[in-house]
Amino acid sequence: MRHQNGSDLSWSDVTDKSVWLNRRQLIAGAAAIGLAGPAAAGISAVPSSLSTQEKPNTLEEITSYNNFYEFGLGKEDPAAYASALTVDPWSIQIDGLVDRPGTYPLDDILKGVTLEERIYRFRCVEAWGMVIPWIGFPLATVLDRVGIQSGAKYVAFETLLRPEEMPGQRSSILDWPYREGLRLDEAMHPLTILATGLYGEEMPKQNGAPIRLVVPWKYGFKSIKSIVRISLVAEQPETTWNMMAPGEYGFYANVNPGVDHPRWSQASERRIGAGLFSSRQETVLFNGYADEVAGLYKGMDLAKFY
Ligand SMILES: Nc1nc2c(c(=O)[nH]1)N[C@H]1C(S)=C(S)[C@@H](COP(=O)(O)O)O[C@H]1N2
Ligand SMILES: [Mo]
Repeated sequence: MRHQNGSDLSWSDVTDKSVWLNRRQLIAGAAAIGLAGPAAAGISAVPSSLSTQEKPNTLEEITSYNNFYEFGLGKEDPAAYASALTVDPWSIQIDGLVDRPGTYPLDDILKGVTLEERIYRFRCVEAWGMVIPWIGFPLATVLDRVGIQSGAKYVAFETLLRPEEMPGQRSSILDWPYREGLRLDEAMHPLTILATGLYGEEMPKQNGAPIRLVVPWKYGFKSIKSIVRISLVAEQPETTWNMMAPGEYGFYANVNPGVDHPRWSQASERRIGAGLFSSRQETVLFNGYADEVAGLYKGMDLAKFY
């Protein structure tokens, strides 16, 4: 593992022993009661009580209707072109206000992490939604391991910049690399995960292989794909869609039926796969996760901090 200050700490050195123990108990417990997750598939993961009971979209729907502008603007472009992306080797630079900054190989990050299946509702700002059975683990696990310094208030993320493999980056439709950010308390929330797969398999490239963020109570553009850098920072970071059109895409981007996009209503949404003639469904505040996350925004005007 390469480390910025030249030391050769390994990822397990920055892993708290109690965390390891808890994980082992969790895995053993899950196995004992026959909940080994999608064991028949490629990746084993433990089920999570944070999953929705709603029926997931099909693998076909989840992998053929995507937004990943690095591969084009069309919903079918990512499935058509993302196969060119090299996802191994992969490492993530973790820097800024952390005790142990470094460029960590993904394999090292995943060592000792318990992968969970998290079946989440997913809502794009364009007013469509899906239910996706992600495989992942809390972002907080990684942030805790690198040591969050007291001045850190936000977390900034960046996607890979590689125009040779990402044809969309050869045009200036967006200010590359794609960037996103969260307030630190949002980043540390148990619902916020780094996902490395879905449907029990490694992450399809069009969905943001090999590792992407998933923040289920926010519009999909916050859930940045193919992450190569995570920075702990003091100030609210610049984010791609917010820079592009600040009046249309806020930093918070919490799903909210009462705060319309300036060009369309957010009161209802279309469930992908529901069929051409099925009715739209009502948008739910925080995409159905209000019990878990409303407290993060107590006293904030959600129309102002949209
Ligand atoms: N790097 C990157 N991440 C991205 C995007 C993108 O264009 N580039 N699109 C976002 C948007 S608008 C949505 S809705 C989701 C789509 O995720 P999915 O294709 O896995 O459903 O990814 C988000 N993450
Ligand atoms: Mo989106």
